[in-house]
Amino acid sequence: MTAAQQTQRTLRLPPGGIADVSGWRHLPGWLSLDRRRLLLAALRVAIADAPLMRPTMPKSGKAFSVLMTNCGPLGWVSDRDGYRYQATHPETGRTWPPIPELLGEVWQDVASYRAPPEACLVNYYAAGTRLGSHRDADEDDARAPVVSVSLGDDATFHVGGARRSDPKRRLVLRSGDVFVLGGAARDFYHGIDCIHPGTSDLLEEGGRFSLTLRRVTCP
Ligand code: MD3
Ligand code: FE
Repeated sequence: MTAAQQTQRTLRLPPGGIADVSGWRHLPGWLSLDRRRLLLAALRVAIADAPLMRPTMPKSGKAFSVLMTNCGPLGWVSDRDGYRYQATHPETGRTWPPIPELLGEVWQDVASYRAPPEACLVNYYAAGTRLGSHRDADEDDARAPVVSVSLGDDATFHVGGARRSDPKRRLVLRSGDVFVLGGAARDFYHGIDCIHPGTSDLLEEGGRFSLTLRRVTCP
């Protein structure tokens, strides 16, 4: 069976969760409204210290539509010199702020991994922005899962297979949802097709944050 066919073999998890034998799990509404608000408050503090930036593509220098920053000992950055993890914010030169405690708890609860996350990439999607299909391949530790938390407006997300041409499954990620990527699915193509403006009132400015926890180095 190909990875693409495996992607189609879906298991339903109560309550409303969806998982796949290839190694991804969608946990809708994992965070209560209170915890979404607490996490947002912690995120605002982090962004005040490490402002959102607009990354650029390594070769073309083309700007991403998504804004990014990081928390944790390492942060993912992209500019003309390439994609990489580094300990400091490229504009301020300061180390990234700590990963909010609540996110560390989410990792502990869902990651089934023996070491804590090192990087929390914060993506901000304003209305009309998207993230094209790509694979996450800049981490040395490919065994650790990726755990993402969504805050704000709904987003249409796709996950395919290990090849760009593999069939894609589309899901809606909502505020408070957690998405866990492990196993073979860790290498699958994925992206955000669009966000759905006005579907959440968590963010005054509208749009969507995704907070993605990763292990970068092998523990
Ligand atoms: C599926 N972020 O930052 S998070 C990224 O919502 C990224 O901001 C999206 O893709 C976002 O790289 C999706 C969920 C996610 C993360 C890693 C994956 C899904 C994934 C790796 C493989 C397959
Ligand atoms: Fe990604």
